[in-house]
Amino acid sequence: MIDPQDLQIALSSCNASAAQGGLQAAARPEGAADAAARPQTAAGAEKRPLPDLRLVIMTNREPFSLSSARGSLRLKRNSGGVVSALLPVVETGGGRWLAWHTGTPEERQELTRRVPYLELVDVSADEVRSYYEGFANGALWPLFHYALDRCRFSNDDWDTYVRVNERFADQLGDAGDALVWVHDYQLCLVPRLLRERNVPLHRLAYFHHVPFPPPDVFRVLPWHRQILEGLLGADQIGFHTESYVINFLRACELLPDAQVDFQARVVHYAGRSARVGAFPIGVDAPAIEKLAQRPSMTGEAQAIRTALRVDKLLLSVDRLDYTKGIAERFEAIDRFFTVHPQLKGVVSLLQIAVPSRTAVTEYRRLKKEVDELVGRVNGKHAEPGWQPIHCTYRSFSLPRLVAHYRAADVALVTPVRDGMNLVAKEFCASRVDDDGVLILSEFAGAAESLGRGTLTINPLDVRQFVAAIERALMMKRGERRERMAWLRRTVAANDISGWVNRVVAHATQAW
Ligand code: ADQ
Repeated sequence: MIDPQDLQIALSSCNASAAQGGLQAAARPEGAADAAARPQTAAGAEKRPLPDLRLVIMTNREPFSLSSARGSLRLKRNSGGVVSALLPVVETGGGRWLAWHTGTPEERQELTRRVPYLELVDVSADEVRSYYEGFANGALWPLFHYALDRCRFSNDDWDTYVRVNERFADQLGDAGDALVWVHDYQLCLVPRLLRERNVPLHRLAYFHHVPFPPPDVFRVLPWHRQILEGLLGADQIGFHTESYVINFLRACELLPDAQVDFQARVVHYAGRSARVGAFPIGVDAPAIEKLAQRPSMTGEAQAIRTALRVDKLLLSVDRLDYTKGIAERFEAIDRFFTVHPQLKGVVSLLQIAVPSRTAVTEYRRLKKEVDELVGRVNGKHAEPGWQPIHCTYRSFSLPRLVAHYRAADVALVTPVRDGMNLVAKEFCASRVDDDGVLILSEFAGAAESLGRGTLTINPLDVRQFVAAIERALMMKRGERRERMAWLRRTVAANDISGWVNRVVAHATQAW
């Protein structure tokens, strides 16, 4: 039983009285004892200067959008580390960026006038429904996240997916001496299509931002061979983790004529060879640290805590997606307060969820489910002036997110499946005070590199989940600092610019 008073002491002082053995042992992660050891910079921390090259980026989403303000159109750079990291390389190297466009012809004209290197691929509203909402997000997204029961396969959607991928490939034209870098599961067919069209280019890379499941799961997709053949048109195929690399190599054995060299990480197929590698993505750690160190930040963080009227703040930040484990997390909170009624009024969870893919039925249903669950847990445990879960469905600016990361005592990053999960890394980069505890799902790609500094859990094991929250809340300040300092160093050593450099250097290397 945790005494609320012990909790206060444990969280606010170096001389904290720790919880007794049972609790501490329950969720102790492997390797925790040497969490202070040197950071693992598995992918190599050193920053190489970018090779002198032209980069052509192909993404589903456009890096800029237009918003109207006071009668005029304003150019807005879309958020996200990948966009911020790649734009300077494209701009300075005389590169190009191809992405879909669903706006009006006037918007298209205005966008390409203001951003000359942006080339927009027209996708109609019907095609968005079929290619993006239907095939990419209704079939491939659940498949790649091992959620077979959520997959919706449709021949018509597949046909539209092929058509839109062809349009991307047709629009590229001559890429000359450029490295062409295709991103993510919406464009899996593009590499092969570019080869079929004999598009002149220097090298062709593809990066997969989501997990890659084992072959038994992947082969359920009726078009799995075409997806593999599509990807194998690339010279380099990148994933976030070693386990996705292995899953992909094993999946390639489903192609009767493919030769898979597990040692060299190379797949020979249809007269070409593709190198496969793990390149764990990072966040813009220097920018986040700078924001976190702003003098106003301590006050902003305190204001967040005061507004929530809570002593100990648990925080989760996610796109509203069934892969993020939001419902499972609320179940754990329900159980936590059932086991620890004495902590009512002391601890709360703030869930920040940004709505996404709202045109997809599955996602609209999820919002309703989450609302109902919050209502049920709060209805069961709330007391006057306090509630266990605060849930807000809003998008925050990066400075505001960083203020929340600074405000939290414990971050719960507990997806049921996630390619990497950038929130885990953003939280660590924000903790310039070397404090705070990260509870991380073993099913997030981030667990492969950050696991040693976190409390790693299976989010479906509610007892283990609750034990991890207990342990996080009772952890001594010394241990928190050791872990967080290690996590911060690890995140800083593998930041977003290092990721770009490593992928580009590997893709352009002679072999
Ligand atoms: P996502 O599934 O979108 O990315 P994640 O990596 O967590 O997941 O990135 C989410 C981003 O959105 C973070 O940068 C976060 O700060 C931001 N965000 C979340 N909630 C927000 C809010 N309320 N307001 C503002 N911003 C918010 C996919 C894969 C991941 C992989 C990335 C990058 O699913 O596994 O890590 O691509 O490769």
